Amino acid sequence: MTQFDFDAVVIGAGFAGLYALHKLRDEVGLHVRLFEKGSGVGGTWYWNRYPGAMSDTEAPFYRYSFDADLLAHDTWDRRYIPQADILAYLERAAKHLDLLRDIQLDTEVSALHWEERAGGWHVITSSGQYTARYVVTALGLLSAVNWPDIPGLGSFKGTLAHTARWPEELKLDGLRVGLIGTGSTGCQVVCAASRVAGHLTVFQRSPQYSVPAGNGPVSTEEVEGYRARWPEVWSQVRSSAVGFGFEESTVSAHSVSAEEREATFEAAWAQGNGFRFVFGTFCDVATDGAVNEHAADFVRRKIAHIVRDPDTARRLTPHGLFAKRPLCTDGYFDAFNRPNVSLVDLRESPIARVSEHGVVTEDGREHALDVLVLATGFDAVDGNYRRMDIRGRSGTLDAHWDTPSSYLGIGTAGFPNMLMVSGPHGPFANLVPAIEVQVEFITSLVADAEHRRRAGFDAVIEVPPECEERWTQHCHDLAAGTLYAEIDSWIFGANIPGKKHNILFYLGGLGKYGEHLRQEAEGGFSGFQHVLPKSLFNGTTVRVEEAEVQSVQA
Ligand code: FAD
Ligand code: NA7
Repeated sequence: MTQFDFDAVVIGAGFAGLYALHKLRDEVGLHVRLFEKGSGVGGTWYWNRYPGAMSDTEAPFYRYSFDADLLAHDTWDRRYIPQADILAYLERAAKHLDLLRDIQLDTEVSALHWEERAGGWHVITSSGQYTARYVVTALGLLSAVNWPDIPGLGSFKGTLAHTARWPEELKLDGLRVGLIGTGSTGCQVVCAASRVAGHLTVFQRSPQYSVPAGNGPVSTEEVEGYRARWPEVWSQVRSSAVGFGFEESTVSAHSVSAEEREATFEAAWAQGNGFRFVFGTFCDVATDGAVNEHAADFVRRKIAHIVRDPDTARRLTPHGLFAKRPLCTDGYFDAFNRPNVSLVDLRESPIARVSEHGVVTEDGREHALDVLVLATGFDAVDGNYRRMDIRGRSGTLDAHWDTPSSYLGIGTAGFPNMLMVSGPHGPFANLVPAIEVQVEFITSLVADAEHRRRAGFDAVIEVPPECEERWTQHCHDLAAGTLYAEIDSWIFGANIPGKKHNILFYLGGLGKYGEHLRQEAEGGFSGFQHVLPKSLFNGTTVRVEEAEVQSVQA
């Protein structure tokens, strides 16, 4: 029997990788090594240290649910958690679960090669090569940085910083700051930077439907209230569609009067939170064009009311569908009333180039800057996979994924024993609970395979192509029923030049997704068949049914 350096290698030390290490090591009893290219744990929250960085999932629901000690002892005093506190939380969790001894930081995995004879993976890292039976890729779905291809970017003599690679020492106080990008990240930067920068110039390509977050203090009674009913809270989160801790609306906006509709949007605006505004108001904001337009029109009227300069208000006003990932930021539109903030509309005058001194737009203006901030987002979901050389049974993952596909967001055909967390076509939801259900499923799957293996049956886990095709088609069908499909955003990989517009998520909701996983587990993981490596079966790959397992064991 082949000896591996590790039973399992986990890649990535964010919420997903830390939990996977804990489950596989402490529950299944595997010898696990986690590789992380950063110099600390935390993933997203290690890298994204820009001013204003915080979750837009409310504090009670942006944490692990599985550990009673963490739930009992961690606290929060505002409705949303700032980046530094989420990072500190993950550092504490890693320590509490005694994970650090199996984590190798500053180690980038550059390649994964399937070794057919061994029935495992050859893992090539920046600090050595290893073998492992299983690989869990917890690479992050919003992690591969999108560096825009803007002429002259390298010639800028000031400080250039991407928000997802923010140098901690970089402060914006009193400086002339330029910001490219007005997504969720850019909006957070606008609010924080406008308070301290000497001048902030916002280069906007697409205006945003931003609603207030409703951040503010939270009483200890409220926190205690959650502590008293965690099981109920998590059960609601996991059975809901978006997993954000509120009940999604089941009411169609068509079934209420115009006054009621307006009052519902007004109440949601006052309460805050982007997901709540879209999914908590009416059940058809994301699926019905007329309802979506009512929601969009409501936000447009808010912009006109908040922004004092009519021309700035006009340029800040979006006109298309309200169908990107919902976002929320307190005081985003108000920031443009400040004398130290100006808006450059790139639809009127695109960026021509970056010069030594700043950004030059096509109208010939040079916007002089000390700091240029890129809030240009990520090559979402498959981005980090494509940055590695991953070779399966019969070719590269890059070639297999002309457009990304998977079974349940977890397995992909031809890449045995490679289990993805937040792979393509995983749930579009609050991510910590989504990650937890995936890691828990992977743990059961691996435990089941190990059980067979320890009984003398050395098979590998592999997704049959027909399961992958069926799930991928299901994800496409679900997406086609929403308005998200009609516009370009990272949900479809459409923010990256040259990347094909292709749904990257399962849009059926976290609750339904959990049901799919449960059915799969209850059905004995029939979509993750156990296949003998060629070395064990006369050079032929065969699927092994339960009866054959028993005869091999006998
Ligand atoms: P990550 O936290 O991205 O961790 C992946 C890790 O893998 C990284 O540390 C990376 O360095 C490492 N890695 C990748 N490739 C390699 C390699 N080849 N070798 C070694 N290491 C590698 N989601 C929400 O649900 N709610 C929110 O409010 C929310 N806010 C967000 C705010 C920001 C600014 C961003 C960027 C994302 C936000 N997200 C939010 C999404 C967030 O990414 C997830 O919630 C969650 O943190 C993802 O955890 P993860 O472990 O899957 O991935
Ligand atoms: P997003 O949502 O992808 O936003 C990126 C922004 O950057 C968006 O406004 C883009 O404009 C803009 N962009 C990207 N490239 C360019 C170039 N070349 N020139 C000008 N403007 C550009 O990323 P975020 O980081 O804000 O958010 C991603 C998720 O991470 C978010 O939902 C949270 O969950 C955390 P565009 O819209 O493409 O016209």
